[in-house]
Amino acid sequence: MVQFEQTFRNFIMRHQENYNRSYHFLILMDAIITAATRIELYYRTGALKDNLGASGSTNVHGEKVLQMDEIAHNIVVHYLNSSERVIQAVSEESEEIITMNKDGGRYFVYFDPLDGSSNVAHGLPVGFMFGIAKRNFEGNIQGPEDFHLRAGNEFIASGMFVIPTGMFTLALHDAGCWRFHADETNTYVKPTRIMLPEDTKKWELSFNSANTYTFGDNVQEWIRENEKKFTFRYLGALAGDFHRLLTNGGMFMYPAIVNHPDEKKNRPQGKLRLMYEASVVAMMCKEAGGAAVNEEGDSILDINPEKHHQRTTLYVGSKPMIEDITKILKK
Ligand code: FDP
Repeated sequence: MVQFEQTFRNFIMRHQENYNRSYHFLILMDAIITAATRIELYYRTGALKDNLGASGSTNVHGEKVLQMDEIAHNIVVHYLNSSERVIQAVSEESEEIITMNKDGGRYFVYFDPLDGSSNVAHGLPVGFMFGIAKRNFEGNIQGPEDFHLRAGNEFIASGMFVIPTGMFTLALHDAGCWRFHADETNTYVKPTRIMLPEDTKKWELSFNSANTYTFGDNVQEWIRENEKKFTFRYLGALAGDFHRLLTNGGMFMYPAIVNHPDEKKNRPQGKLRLMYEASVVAMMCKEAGGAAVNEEGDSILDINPEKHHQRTTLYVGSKPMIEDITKILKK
């Protein structure tokens, strides 16, 4: 039997048409899809072609750069640049903001080209995550360089590819969270709207439990009181863990590390990056009916970044669960 699946391309063109929007976003999304497809290609053959190891350099965050980090970063930069629609991009793999089409660009793109580095050596799921904000053409702001620091609630779209699974999830501002699957021709098809399940029996908890003793006393107490109610799952790559969460509900968290016996290892600001990790999943979660807050219990989407590589703590997932932990965080 022939199956007539709607393609991502058709879906997104219809979306722009329905909302009376320009074709520029289509060109940008085409670049993002092309980049993801290319990254996936290199990742799938990574072990075979000896591309899954370290590159030998260290990034600005003091972390070892992997060959795949460099490959994925270069691919994304190339296709974003050639779309001519991007004014500036922020990549986890570049200390500096990457200026592209300074005069004609319409969008800011914030991305982590390969999230979940501990999975790379094993070829296990990683993510290409991105958020998109629009240039303020009316601009009461000084110049392009000055207004790339946008809160998640100003993103027009955010999404992630879970590589190499061929699954892509995209949130569109006030228009839902959607999942697509790559078919045999590497075409993303079959838009399916994602809503977090209300059935608490399905809900899961996801965090690095080895860190529990380093969390704040309030968070440790919440874990003691609640952990037995839920199944526990942790893959160690935000995109993969969050992908599960969108289907099963529950909560993913990366709390502040404040009680580490070696004080130097404390991370009161959290580990994850606000602009290309936390805000990206927070927007997807909001569009799927969920919520996301930081250690202070404030909405992730309302945080105005002060710098492009800013870190944040993150609690993201089903609304009732986030409301519950927010009460503890706000105490
Ligand atoms: P990684 O350090 O392996 O690149 O921010 C990156 C990230 O992975 C997330 O993808 C993941 O959720 C988290 O960090 C894992 O951190 P831990 O190893 O501390 O659990």
